[in-house]
Amino acid sequence: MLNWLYESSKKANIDKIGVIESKSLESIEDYLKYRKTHDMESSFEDADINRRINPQLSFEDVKSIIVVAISYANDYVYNANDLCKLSRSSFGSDYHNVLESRIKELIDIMHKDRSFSCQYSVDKSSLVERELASRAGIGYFGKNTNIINPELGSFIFLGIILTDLEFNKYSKPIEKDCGSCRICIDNCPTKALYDDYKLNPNRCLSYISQSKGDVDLDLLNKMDYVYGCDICQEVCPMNKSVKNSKHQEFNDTVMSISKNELEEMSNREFKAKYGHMAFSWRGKNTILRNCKIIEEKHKK
Ligand code: B12
Repeated sequence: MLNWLYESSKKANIDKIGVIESKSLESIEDYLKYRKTHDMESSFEDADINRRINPQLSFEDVKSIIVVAISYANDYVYNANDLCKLSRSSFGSDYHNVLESRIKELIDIMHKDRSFSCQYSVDKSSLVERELASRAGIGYFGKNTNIINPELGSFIFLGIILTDLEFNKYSKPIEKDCGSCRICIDNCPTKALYDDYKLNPNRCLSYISQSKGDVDLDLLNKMDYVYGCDICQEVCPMNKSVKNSKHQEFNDTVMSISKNELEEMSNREFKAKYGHMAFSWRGKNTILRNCKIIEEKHKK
């Protein structure tokens, strides 16, 4: 049955797939509680810890969880004019749409052989997707907290399918870690990463670049990207010799944006030009705030 899943995923143009029996993620419950009391939770997460660890609260009939991944690795090089860089996760078409369409195709293919019900999501699940991906053998946790696949690296997006299908065999985790390497920790400009495979979102420039309202100006001034941040992945040795993504939707991309352009654009024009890209969800004003800070920094 695992082979059937692998073959179906190949037909749907999905790079990696794994499946686990649905169980509570109770081993991370204490860490989720710790993050709450130590100001390490981000506003992009479901604040209800039960929903974060209990798959049945998302899909009552769940028996198994399928985890999928597609690569968005590329070797595009930013040029000197790209002051206000977009992170690679925002290149090309919005990955939510791209991966969701692959998942829909996978479900259609699987439905030809078996009847089942399911619920899928990309990024938007209450469940901790990276924890599921690690258990399903998609990759292992890096010290930058990203899931690293030994062949594809960490520039991969994750999606999950909760299903009432039961499998006769399940995937196994990849037993690997970063050893003594701490390049990502040393290179994080805001010291958001800790030695023990943990990240503080409130210090992470990716989070800060997406936060509205009151943000710590000292941290904001260390920002190099107007949306997201890739420093901890760019420096990772596991991303050095990986193949470029075969998913064309992430090609032909704008890699940066400028303050002047945004200042001259209405919100509607912004949506019309950039609405298909992942960064646009944050809206023009926050991106413009970031552009101003970065361009000012480069004048000095
Ligand atoms: C909130 C969120 C963020 C927040 C907070 C990130 C965070 N680390 O929590 C912010 C805005 C900072 C963020 C940034 C990014 N994100 Co984000 N984000 C999410 C979201 C919605 C929830 C993450 C979450 O649950 N955090 C909660 C904590 C508990 O999770 P965690 O930090 O990963 O904690 C784990 C590890 O620390 C590990 N751990 C803890 N202790 C120990 C000890 C040992 C020994 C080991 C081995 C492991 C270990 O276990 C913990 C629990 O699993 C997920 C989608 C989802 N629904 O899950 C996407 C997701 C995690 N993000 C993703 C991406 C692509 C990014 C960015 C690369 C985007 C960018 N270019 O800026 C950056 C990467 C920054 C980084 N180094 O993590 C991908 C990750 C893909 C991958 N390969 O791992 C996801 C899965 C979205 C997707 N569907 O593809 N993100």
